[in-house]
Amino acid sequence: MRQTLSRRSALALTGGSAFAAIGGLPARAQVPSEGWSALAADVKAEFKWAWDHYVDRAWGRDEINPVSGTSQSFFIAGHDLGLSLVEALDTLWLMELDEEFQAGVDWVKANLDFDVDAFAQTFETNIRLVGGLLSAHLASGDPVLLAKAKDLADRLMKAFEASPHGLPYRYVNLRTGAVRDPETNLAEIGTYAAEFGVLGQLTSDDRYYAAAKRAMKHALDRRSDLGLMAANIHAETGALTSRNASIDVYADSFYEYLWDSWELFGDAEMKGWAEECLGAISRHQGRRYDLRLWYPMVDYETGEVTGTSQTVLGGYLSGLLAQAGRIDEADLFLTSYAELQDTFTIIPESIDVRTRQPRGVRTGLRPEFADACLHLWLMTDDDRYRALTATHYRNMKATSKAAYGYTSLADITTRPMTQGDNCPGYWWSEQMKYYWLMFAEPRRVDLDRLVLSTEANVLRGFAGA
Ligand code: IFL
Repeated sequence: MRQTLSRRSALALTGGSAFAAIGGLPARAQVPSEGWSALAADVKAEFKWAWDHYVDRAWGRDEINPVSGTSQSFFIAGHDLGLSLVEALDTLWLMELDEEFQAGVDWVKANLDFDVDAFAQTFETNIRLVGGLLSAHLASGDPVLLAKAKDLADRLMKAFEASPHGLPYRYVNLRTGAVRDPETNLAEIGTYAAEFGVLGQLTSDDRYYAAAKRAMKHALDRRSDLGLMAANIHAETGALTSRNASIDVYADSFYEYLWDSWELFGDAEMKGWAEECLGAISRHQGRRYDLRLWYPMVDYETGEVTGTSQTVLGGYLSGLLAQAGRIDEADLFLTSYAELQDTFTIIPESIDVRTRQPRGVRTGLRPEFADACLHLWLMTDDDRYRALTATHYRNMKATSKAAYGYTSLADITTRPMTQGDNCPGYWWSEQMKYYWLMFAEPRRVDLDRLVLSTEANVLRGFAGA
């Protein structure tokens, strides 16, 4: 049985909460009839099945289109960087699919070259490729993977260095270091500390973490009296370019990386900022609509609601609140999403919090609900979170499984749901890993030490490491 004492003991320090449950989650977990280990075996079999199709149809390409069996680039049109393969590596390792892991590593060594005269999105390149290479290095100890991660991070550093404020531009040319798109946001300036900090530790070079933290501090220094940050910022002028405080896309992983910097590096200043930000978010953004808890967008100085949409991506906040010991609030926010899962089977990409109705029909094969369940389960050992995740997995399998893998959905309102034709890279790194970690008794990771990046790359916790 998992040892939860170390995480749980952190809870004792955080005290109670003003958040009362609305009774949305089942009081008792429904253990799957086949048992957790059979469910884990099923997840592994599905991952291997999808991997074999990727090898067959899209080897080295960024993403497979699993309905047509075609593939597509993600970062640079017409020039692929093996995105899905890199994203899959540490999941393959955890699932003990060692031949597949080694084939992926061999491809990286033989083919992955970042000396490309083209622009790549700084944020996505970091969380997906730098993070993927680092976690594969931490898993296997292979020094070539670390060298590749360092080479890529050095190229991304140009995006920080071009700004007088150290705020990374949204795009950087991987060969020349030219930058473009200074109009950026909290997520894209503040999601580097975890990967850059680990890279800095492994290479004994403080520059990476210092650059990541400097960019975050610039935004933190511009918090309002309410303690909220506006989500949009200009890399050249350093000025805020909107008044909207958001927990959602454009801000989300900024908050995760404040906490992760504490967990990974013991950075108490980052922990203090995380707690202040979460406190301000809780006080000034958390709102009840028909008793359900949501965090709509608000004016960062007045706290007045400026937008009533919430995306499925916002579910990460439940997991982060749990990590920071705010269990009641985390559970209540998860309940809002669990109700959407019950109602729509697949949680809509975005809803209006006033009506809980979808704002569109497409969905992106999203992992955040399972991410939040994992963190709540790790903190509480309550199997209700595993049961909700089992439903998430089964619903995904019933709706997104296509001829050559798992796909995003084009319309969740039709019956059957209408499939799209794309498997996002994060599917290989995120939800399949969350399912595995929760259903299996994974031998290659110590769950009490586990730290995952926003892309679910394992940055700490491999067994024996
Ligand atoms: O790339 C994923 C990552 O979790 C993130 N944003 C969204 C993606 C998944 O929905 O930070």
